[in-house]
Amino acid sequence: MFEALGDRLAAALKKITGRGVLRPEDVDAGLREVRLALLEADVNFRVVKEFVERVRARITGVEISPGLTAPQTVVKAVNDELVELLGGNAEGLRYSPQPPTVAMLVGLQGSGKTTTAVKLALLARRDGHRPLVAALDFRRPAAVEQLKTLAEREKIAFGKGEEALADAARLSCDVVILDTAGRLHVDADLMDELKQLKERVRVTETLLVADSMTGQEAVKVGEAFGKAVGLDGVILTKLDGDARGGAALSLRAATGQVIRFAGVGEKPQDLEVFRAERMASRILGMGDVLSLIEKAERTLDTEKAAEVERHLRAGQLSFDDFLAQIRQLRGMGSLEGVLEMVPGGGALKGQLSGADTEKEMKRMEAIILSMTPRERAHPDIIDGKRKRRIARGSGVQPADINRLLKARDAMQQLAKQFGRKGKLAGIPRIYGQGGAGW
Ligand SMILES: Nc1nc2c(ncn2[C@@H]2O[C@H](COP(=O)(O)OP(=O)(O)O)[C@@H](O)[C@H]2O)c(=O)[nH]1
Ligand SMILES: [Mg+2]
Repeated sequence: MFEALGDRLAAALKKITGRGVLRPEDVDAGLREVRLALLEADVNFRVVKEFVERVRARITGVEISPGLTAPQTVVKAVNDELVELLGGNAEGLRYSPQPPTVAMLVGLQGSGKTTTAVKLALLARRDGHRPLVAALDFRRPAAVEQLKTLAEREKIAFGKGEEALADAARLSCDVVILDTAGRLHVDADLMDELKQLKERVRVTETLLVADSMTGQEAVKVGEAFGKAVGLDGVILTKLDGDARGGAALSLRAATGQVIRFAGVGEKPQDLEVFRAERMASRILGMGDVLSLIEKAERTLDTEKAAEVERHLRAGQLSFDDFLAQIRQLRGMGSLEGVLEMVPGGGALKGQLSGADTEKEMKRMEAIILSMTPRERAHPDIIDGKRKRRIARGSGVQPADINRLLKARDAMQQLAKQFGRKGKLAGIPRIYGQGGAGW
């Protein structure tokens, strides 16, 4: 997302070479790019106008701080203003002092309510609560089934209709997430239905689920739901996609709604508490190492990671280690999602087409699983004959085996280069180098 803004800014800022005080013409040139990029990202034009003026006020006549270049000074001003516009950091779910906590999700059809209901339930579970998800979308039986299936897969309690609250009490679940009906457009009947539901059920919070890909449409939706039903915040979904991203900026600025969570993938663990700093640095394409670390910590088996690292440093990376790395990467969600958060990852992402990467990872996995334990531990013994056997076993060509062997060498090589850095810094790069040549 927002790639346009990061790239445009970088290009515009390269031209700024001034020292001392920023020259007005450089400020103008930089701000022109900011304005165009935001409009292209489908940000509401009034929001853009105000944003640009505020950045201008920040940087006009400002001395370039020692240690910063002129472009960095502009980037910093844009970043600070973005953080302010995005509205600071959100907290997680607000748990009611008198359980159950009831979070009601509302939004248009396809915005991601059902998926997000399960994501929120998992988040509540990580916070030490016992969640239940409840289907209230009766018009579409398939919608009830969808929620039930997702909940079962994650072993989350499931209920139907308002009786779900009684189910929750019986099952001693203290958090109930209501997945309500959606429509393709804002619709008076739906609003009435939701309003009435809210009158009957003691709702702790009402959260709008909004698709970030819909740009300014999300602003209209936010206004309509806010007026009719009342909102305590917004969950922006599909921020992993190539959303033009205007929604994040516009929603906050134009409707005053607080963005509370960000959906960053289709998997149930792909939900983050919204952080303005992170969003701002993503917008600017400066990478988002914090998010990556948090996500990685949730997924990584740290002991295994330490072992892999020991082997890497000793120059003895086995294919068992390699397999563990691949699986960890996949556990973090899509590879694209991971790459987007790494500085420079955006460029790498462009070289990899999504579906193929997944396929390649699966193929690598299949090859490694066709090796004997000894071959995995001592890749050096894999000769031509063994290659042919492994290729037959995993249904690939011997050339594919060679590529995997090379990827391992590259990973080993990189590990040496990054030897002194933390393991997290190494992992995505290692994959990037080892995998991009596939
Ligand atoms: N990539 C991505 N897809 C999402 C995200 N949230 C939801 N989706 C997808 O959007 C589609 C619609 O989601 P769903 O939960 O059924 O929407 P609902 O009609 O509002 O309940 C599904 O294919 C989801 O997998 C997200 O954060 N990222
Ligand atoms: Mg649904």
